[in-house]
Amino acid sequence: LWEKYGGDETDDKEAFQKSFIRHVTTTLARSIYNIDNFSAYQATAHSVRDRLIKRWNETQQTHTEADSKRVYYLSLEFLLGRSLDNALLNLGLKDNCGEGVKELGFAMEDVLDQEVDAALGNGGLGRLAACYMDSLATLDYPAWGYGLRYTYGIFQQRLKDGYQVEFPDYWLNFDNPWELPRLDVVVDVKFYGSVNRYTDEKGRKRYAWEGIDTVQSVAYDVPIPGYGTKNCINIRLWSSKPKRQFDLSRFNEGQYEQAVQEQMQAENITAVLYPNDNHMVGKELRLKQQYFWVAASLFDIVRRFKKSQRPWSHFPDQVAIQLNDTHPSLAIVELQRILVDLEGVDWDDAWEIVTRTFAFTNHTILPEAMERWPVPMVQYLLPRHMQIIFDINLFFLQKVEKAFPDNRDLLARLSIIEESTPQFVRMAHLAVVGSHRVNGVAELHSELIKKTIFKDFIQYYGNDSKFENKTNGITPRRWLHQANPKLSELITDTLGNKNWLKNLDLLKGLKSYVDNKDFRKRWVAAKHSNKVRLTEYIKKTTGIIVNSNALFDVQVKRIHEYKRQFMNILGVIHRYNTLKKMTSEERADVVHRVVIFGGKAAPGYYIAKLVIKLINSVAEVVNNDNSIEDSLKVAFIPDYNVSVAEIIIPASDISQHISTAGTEASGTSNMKFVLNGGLILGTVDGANIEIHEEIGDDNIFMFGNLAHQVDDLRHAHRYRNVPMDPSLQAVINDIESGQFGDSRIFAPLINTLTLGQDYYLISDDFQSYLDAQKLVDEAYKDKEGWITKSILCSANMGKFSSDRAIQEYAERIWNIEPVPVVTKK
Ligand code: 26V
Repeated sequence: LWEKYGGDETDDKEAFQKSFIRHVTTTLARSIYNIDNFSAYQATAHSVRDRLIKRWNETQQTHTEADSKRVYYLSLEFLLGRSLDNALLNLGLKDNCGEGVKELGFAMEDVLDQEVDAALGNGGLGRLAACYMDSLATLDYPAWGYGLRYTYGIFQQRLKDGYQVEFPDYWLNFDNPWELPRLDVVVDVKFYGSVNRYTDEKGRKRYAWEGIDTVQSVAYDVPIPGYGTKNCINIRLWSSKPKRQFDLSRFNEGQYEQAVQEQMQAENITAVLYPNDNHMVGKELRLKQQYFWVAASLFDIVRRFKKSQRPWSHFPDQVAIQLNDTHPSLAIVELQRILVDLEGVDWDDAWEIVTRTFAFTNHTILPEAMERWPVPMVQYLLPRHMQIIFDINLFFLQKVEKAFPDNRDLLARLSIIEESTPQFVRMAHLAVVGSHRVNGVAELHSELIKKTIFKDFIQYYGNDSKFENKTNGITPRRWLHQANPKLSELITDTLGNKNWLKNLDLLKGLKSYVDNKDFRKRWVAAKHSNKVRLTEYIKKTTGIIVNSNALFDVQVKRIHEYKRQFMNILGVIHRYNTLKKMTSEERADVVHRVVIFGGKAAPGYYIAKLVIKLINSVAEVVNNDNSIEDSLKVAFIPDYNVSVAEIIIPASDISQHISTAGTEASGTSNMKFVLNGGLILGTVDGANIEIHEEIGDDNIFMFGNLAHQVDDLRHAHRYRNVPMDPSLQAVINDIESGQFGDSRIFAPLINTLTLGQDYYLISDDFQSYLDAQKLVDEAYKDKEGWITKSILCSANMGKFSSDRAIQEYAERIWNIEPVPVVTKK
């Protein structure tokens, strides 16, 4: 039918231009003589959207017909960034579309630059979900993501007097061509109410929850195209909507505010993404978001399963559900409720189905990030779910009691319920008990969770049954092909084809060119042009002028004490005052540095915000001090997000991943930097360790205490008089002397090192950090040596493709097979 009646959405230039003009005229209702860059973006986006939808439809039809097992990735965050360039590259339209746009009078870069980021995530966890969707699509897996369509994404960050100020991210201000509203796919979600007990026709005790507050959940589908395949998968994002428009009787009585109140409360649920990462705040609205999303998603999944008319026992053979952190843990309870209360499945059979269906990924061991919800809050909001949680817990603890009789401490430690006042539900325990697999996100992290937060579960389940490692990965399509076109082109030219984009291990082939003069020259040229691009961006966004020939030293990530941006800026102060003491001749010999920071602090995280202020205060002094002759510049780039990362990462010479050992579960930007030929200065933490293993000692700068030493060091700070590291003391003195403005501002920050007992062990690592920095300087002086390192870095990064990670999940956890779209004809 498409052949006969469909449009001509082919991939050639002329067809694209036709689409473009048609969309300008009809979709945008504009004159073709009056197109600005933004309209050009919209017309291009809509033309691409048409082609995406076609693939989306074919893929969904193929998957429905195949009726094979699917995986559902439940994530409260999908940090997608921009879609146009990614879609063009993945669909192979970039060249034709670029030429078409050019002929119509526009520069592709300007058109691409019009798009706002879809910033529905905080950081690592949300971006990981986005990379995984790209790999699932590319590898032809039948997969769907489920998330929330927040009206406001992560806040926009601006700087005022060196302080962070937050602005709302109203990303849906203009139409969003990357979503398909499914106004007919609506799920009613209930809250509050009570539970009724009754006896069914078989004489069984049954429970029925009567929720009283109903909110509607409307589906918006976001197509995710794979690279080099016809497959295009789906992320379904739910948006909340009131069940009734507004209370007409109140309206007629003149009570206008009350009349719309219910509507506003319903819309509140998906209004805003919570901007904390790695910090739990027990707000009821957040719990409501979680249930709203879980209930709608499971309804949808169960509805799809029921179409096949299989018995319930087949559910885990058709459905795998991955829980991205504990945020969707209520899904375990909801599926048990659906099976037992609504479908009449016996408890034990239902529980078997549930645990075979779910698997859970843990992304942090920081105690303050562990999700716990007060029992009274859960009871009030979701009374039946609270009962089910108590029952799950009871049956679980009965089994533990059988295996370890009379070990009450063990029961208390394993319990899903924390016996405090009030009681709390431990979501991580619920997720472990309700899943057949639990994984950490890097080797070290997966070992640590077994020794810390899930130690007691190992005692019960044994070492090898449930717990696994799945080292994170990143998609080379966005993080090399799209973000670094010059390097990508060089790699393709050198290897002779683009196969490396689907098999990143092929980068190993670059090693035989490491001594090839021409190849090295182009490698350096690519890096340099990326540095020039970043130099311009820094000038545009901060006014700071930096030299693109200097060493670019980058730390971009969420601002958090455990990530130790504070240590970095303390190191900068040390460097600055060392430079100041030098003579001009001595300085002539030093490597010029540009130290680049970026990242958002959670709006309520006072100390993190103070770190931003300190960085900007130091930058102000350093950048305006002519006496050091441009040997050091400091820039804080505002509003770090996915699109900004795409500019910064390819331009880095060295990037810092310097968390206190054992605190950064994996890190994923570390992988992006190295893939782009940037070296790492890092601690022995998270995925740094595995990157080190892959690229070798010569190509990475590692320093600092190890994870197993952390407890003892903290103990020493608490109970002994540890003398302050002299270099660090000198830097503290500099700050306190007022060298960077009123020192009283920074007192709470300095106090974390002294009164606060230096929880993140900056003083313990400071000297080895400075030593490592010296090695970086020395290595950079050896230009040829550095180029070799840079090439070998990229060439050895095959392991860190998200394709590898997804293949491991698919084989070891989900048990799913690829289902490629085969186009007839
Ligand atoms: C936790 C919470 C706690 C409740 C309030 C809101 C909220 C939002 C996000 C999170 C997730 C924090 C965990 C996280 O983002 N972990 C990061 O996951 C990355 C992907 O696995 C990993 O590379 C980073 O090392 C890890 O910090």
